[in-house]
Amino acid sequence: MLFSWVKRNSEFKIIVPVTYSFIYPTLIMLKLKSDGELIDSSEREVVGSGIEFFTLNVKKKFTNRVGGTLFKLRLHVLYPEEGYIEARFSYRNITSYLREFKVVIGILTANKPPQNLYPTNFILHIRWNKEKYTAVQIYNEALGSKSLENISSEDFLKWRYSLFNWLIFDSKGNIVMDNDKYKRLAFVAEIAFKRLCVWNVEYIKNIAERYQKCAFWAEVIESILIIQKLALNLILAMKGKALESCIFEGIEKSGKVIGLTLTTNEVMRYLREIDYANRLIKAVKSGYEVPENIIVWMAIFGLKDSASKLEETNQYLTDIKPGATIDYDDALAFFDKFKFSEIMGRSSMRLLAVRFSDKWLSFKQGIMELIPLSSAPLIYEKLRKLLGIKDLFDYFNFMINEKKYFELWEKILTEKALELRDIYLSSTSNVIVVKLSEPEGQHKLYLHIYDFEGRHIGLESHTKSIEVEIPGTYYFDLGRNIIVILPRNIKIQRMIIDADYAHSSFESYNITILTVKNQQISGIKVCTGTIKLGQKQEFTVDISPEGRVEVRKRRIGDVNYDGIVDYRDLAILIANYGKIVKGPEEIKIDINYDKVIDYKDLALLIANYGKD
Ligand SMILES: [Ca+2]
Ligand SMILES: [Ca+2]
Repeated sequence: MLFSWVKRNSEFKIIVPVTYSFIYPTLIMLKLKSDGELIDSSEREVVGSGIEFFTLNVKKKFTNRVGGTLFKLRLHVLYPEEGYIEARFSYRNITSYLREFKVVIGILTANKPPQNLYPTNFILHIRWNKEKYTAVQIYNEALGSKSLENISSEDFLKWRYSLFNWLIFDSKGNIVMDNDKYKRLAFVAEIAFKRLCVWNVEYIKNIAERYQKCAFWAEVIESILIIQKLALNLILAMKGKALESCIFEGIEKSGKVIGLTLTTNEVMRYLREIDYANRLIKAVKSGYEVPENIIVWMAIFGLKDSASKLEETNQYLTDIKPGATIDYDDALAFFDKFKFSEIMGRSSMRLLAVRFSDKWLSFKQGIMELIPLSSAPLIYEKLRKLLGIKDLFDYFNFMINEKKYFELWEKILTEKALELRDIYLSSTSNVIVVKLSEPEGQHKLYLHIYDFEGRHIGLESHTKSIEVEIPGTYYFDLGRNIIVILPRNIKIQRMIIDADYAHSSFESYNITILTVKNQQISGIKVCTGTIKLGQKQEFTVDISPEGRVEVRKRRIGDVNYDGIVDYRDLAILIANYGKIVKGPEEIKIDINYDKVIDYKDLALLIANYGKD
């Protein structure tokens, strides 16, 4: 099973359903590659019609790089008629790439956080109404993996979005508290994330091509056989459910949203929404007098509409990557077009499938009564009556289920986002919050915090990844704001502003430290400052039992905390020279925080000697 987010250096599996229909035993083979390197492959000989589930394993070595990693899945079909040579004819040319998808490989930036909510290092900035927000992807470790057999779409979505969801901050680094705004931003963040991983440019191009190809074959007179084959595959695909979500969510999207009873009124409302009557009139006007053809033309128009809409869709959100800034309206425009194309495309395919199935006669009977009608109101009036025909109702039901699925997805995703926010908020009712903010456009200063046991929170200089050694702690990097949230009982030994990765020669910052007791702010301290490129500034932070905060800048080299760097400090350093840092006393003397007291610390002390 695969999620689009994977923890660095972990293994994962992809389950790929393949629907098939072959007269002779045929070999199907799947190959998964990344960066040109084969990761895993699987093959099986099949005959007749059915679905096979292939499992591909991705080993640790393919998940050691943080960021969006591209994977390519290729399907090979070897036909016996051709002596197991890969097929080359155009209509059989399924020997091509199946899917290209991205998996975000990331790290968790917390250490045993309350409620097991882990922030990941995957963030997106969202521009909306001239404001900027930041969405942080959150992983709920407590939920972990789950058996997904026989789970309904609804239960699956609930589990999925309780496991992964979004925490939304405003530009000041505060959690967005307006529920409606929060839900909309979480929704847009998820759209962008899916666009990065699943609904990528290649994928959308691929579906558009598929729809176009189907429309083309449906137009060709000799295409009956091909359509029959397609249709059969399609019916199977619908039984086995949608391939794409299956690959990415590890479960098939049910063709039917469980627990929903559709009424005739709902069906009618939807048919009006998609302008069904005018599509029918257009098909009739296209001059084909044979009713079968008119129905096929309805499908062809639907497929063509979807394909062109998908091409438009592909113009949006083309540059999503971890840390990207996206536009709220663009994301919604993308999703609306994508949703429309999917519903229209899939139901048009379904229409082609019906054309060659045993449901055809009763279906045709109904449609035949619509064809002579020439105005939309008349068509809708008649349609309402015709919905009594089971096969016709089933068909429209299918269309609406596609739409309902998207609605259900949005509903569950956003409800779970709010739930997650509230769990997070309740987990921060007794904490110390340290926030480092930089002005817009400037970057990037880092924040380090050490406690008296020498445990560190911040960017680790060798691995360039976030280290969170203090249990119960969250670390959020929101771009302009870095926020560290510590349990109320942690004693901060020192806090460091680090300008090693600054861009300008001087950068300014703002530090806010506040204590929260039973959800109330019990103390707050704000400091502003400037720092030179490559320098570090050190502070001591004292927090009284009531939560009052005292912050003092500390001279580098002042190992005895008396405000001056002099012979007393030198004496202490020399007395401890060569020691490995173990306890709170040695931490004070380890000036460059590398856990050993040596010549490097001595050099820093001497450089600051005599300063106060
Ligand atoms: Ca001193
Ligand atoms: Ca040292």
